[in-house]
Formats: sequence, structure tokens, C-alpha cells
Amino acid sequence: MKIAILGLPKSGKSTIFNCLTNQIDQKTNSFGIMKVPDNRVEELSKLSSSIKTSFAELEIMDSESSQIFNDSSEFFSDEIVNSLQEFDAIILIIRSFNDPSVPHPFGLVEPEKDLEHFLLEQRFRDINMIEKRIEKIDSEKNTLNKKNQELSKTQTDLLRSLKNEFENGISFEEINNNNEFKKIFQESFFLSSIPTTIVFNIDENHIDENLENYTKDIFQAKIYGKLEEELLLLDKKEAEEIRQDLKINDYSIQNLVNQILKQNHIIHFLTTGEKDTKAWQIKSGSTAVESAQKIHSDISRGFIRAEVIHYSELLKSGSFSEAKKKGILRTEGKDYIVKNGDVINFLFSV
Ligand SMILES: Nc1nc2c(ncn2[C@@H]2O[C@H](COP(=O)(O)OP(=O)(O)OP(=O)(O)O)[C@@H](O)[C@H]2O)c(=O)[nH]1
Ligand SMILES: [Mg+2]
Repeated sequence: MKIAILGLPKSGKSTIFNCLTNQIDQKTNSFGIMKVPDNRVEELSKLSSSIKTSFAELEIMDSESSQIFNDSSEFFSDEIVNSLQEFDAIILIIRSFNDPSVPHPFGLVEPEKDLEHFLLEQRFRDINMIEKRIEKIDSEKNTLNKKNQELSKTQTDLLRSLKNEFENGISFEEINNNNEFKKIFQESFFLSSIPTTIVFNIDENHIDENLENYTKDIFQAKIYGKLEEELLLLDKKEAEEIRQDLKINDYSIQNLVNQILKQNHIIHFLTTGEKDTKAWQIKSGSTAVESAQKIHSDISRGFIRAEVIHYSELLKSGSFSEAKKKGILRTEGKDYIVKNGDVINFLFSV
């Protein structure tokens, strides 16, 4: 899964990029891999004495927005819009820290205003794109025969009614639920269609602000960017103690990652053995045979059955063979819907 970090200049994009990709040294690259923190993988790996432990991964891109693109465009350049087509999700950093040595591009730190700007600009870009499509279809109309002219009229009517929805501030989820527009969304790329997690990069003065009121339907997280970056230098336990002392457990990188996974309907199943313990990323609702495909196409092609146990049950049992003896290792077929935290042993023949 590929995620792009966006935000105004000096909102803390690179700081949070470093936290996510665990880059302690000054970064030189705008692409990084995040290993998704997951206690279950570590615990299972210990249980199986695995030689290798592999976490699920997210690909993260930091964007360089060291200038405002033009008067009306603060978050998106044409280049960014084009590159976003390759991404599955956006993390939007909203600056919510005061620091006179780091000037805000508009002078004042006003998280709500910045977020409004972003949402408006995103919508404006999509409306603009629809207008361009209508113009193009209209300009080609005279070269068409009567039947195709009618078709193009139907198309522009539909685009105009979609434009109306956007202009009336209807949420993208709602628009997307309208089957009429499905075809347009399949044919063209809309900025509003990328799942966006809003991250308020806070300091201690903004902690009590009720950011929940800013957005109702949007997924969001709060993070002490700078502090989290400093905590990277400590070992995990020490960092955890500091978070506990400061009562900021809810604002950890882990919490942000959980939000992103939840918003994108991503869950993990696990495989474990002496060789390795590994977390695999799937869309929630995937079947056993679809999940097997993640590991190897041979496994899904030659799928016989899956031995499944939830990781917490497996930990309680102590081992796969013990779980089998107790009769709590289940046998599931191709259509079984895999649950988050299932440990699976696929049986297959090639
Ligand atoms: N006080 C404070 N400073 C922060 C925080 N997050 C980032 N900074 C500082 O703000 C400055 C800018 O942070 P960056 O992470 O480089 O911001 P950016 O959005 O990547 O900036 P550009 O790439 O230049 O647009 C750096 O000096 C950071 O140390 C924070 O939560 N609190
Ligand atoms: Mg940066």
C-alpha cells in the first residue's frame, strides 16, 4: 500500500515521515518503508522461535512543498495531483504547534482554517476536472453523428449533475454511493476519492483543543510530531514510559497507523513457523483463497484447506500441535472470510 504525506510548508511533514519510517538520521530520501508495528508478530515469533520476523509494510512518500504553488493552490501542484494517482491513501499534516522560529506560511497557526483550505481546494480541483471534461466533450460534439451526439449529451448531463453534487458540498462517500456516477469514477481520477487521514501535528498548547469538532466524517489522529521524532532515539520501552508519564498514549504513531489501516479496511493475518513469522496485509472481507494469493499464487491455485486459529488462542495453547490436540485449530475452506489476527497454515498441492 502506498501513502503520500501532504501538507502546507513547515507543517511537520518530514518530521512525521521520519517517525513513520523510523529514520533517525536526517533523511535524504522522500520515499521510505514503514514496518507496521505489531505486537502479535513479535509474540508469535517468540513462540515459534522463528529465525526471521517480518512485519507488514507501508510505502510512504514525503512531499516537498517548500513553496505555495500559486495564489489559489496551496496544497496541490499539477505535479502532485498527477503523482497522487499512484497512491492508495493520503496523510494530511495540519500544523497545530506554535514555534516562532518556524513561521507558518500564512502567519498564524490556525488548524481549522488550514483544514478548510485543504478540503475546499480538493473539491475545487475535482470540479475543475469535471468542467474540463464537459468542455472537451462539447467541443467534439459537432464532429459526431446524431446517435453519438445524443450519447455525448447524456454524458455531459451526467457530468453536470455530478458537478452539482460537488458544488453543493455533498460528501464524497454519499456521491460515491450513487450508482449513476460509478462509471465516471471508474474512468477518471478524483482527488476526493483517495482516503485521507488528517493528522494534527500538535504541541502541549493544543492538546485540549477539541479537534474532534473540526471534522465529523473524516478519519483523524493527533501526534506530537517533534516529541515522537525525539523518542525515536530511545528504546521502545523507555519511549512508552515517557508517553505514559505525559499521558499521550493515544497520540502515538501506532494510533495513527491504526487509523490509516481502519480507514482503508486493511487487516492482517499471520503465518508462523521455525523459519519465519510474518504479517500479511489484506483487505477486510478477503476469503481464505484470496489471502493465500498474497503468499504465492501456487498456494491459492492448489488450495486444499486452511488450518486457522486466532493468534490469542494460539498464544494460550502454546503451539500449533497443542492447539490441534485441544481441538481448537479449525479447518476452513476457500470461502472462509479471514479475520484480523488469524494465524493460518495453508494446505495445498501443486
Ligand atoms: N515545536 C515544534 N516544532 C516542530 C514540530 N513538528 C515539526 N517541527 C519543526 O518544524 C520545522 C519544520 O518541520 P518539517 O518536518 O521539516 O516540516 P515540513 O512540512 O517537512 O517542511 P517543508 O518540507 O519545508 O515544507 C522543523 O524545524 C521541525 O523540527 C512540533 O510538533 N513542534
Ligand atoms: Mg519536508
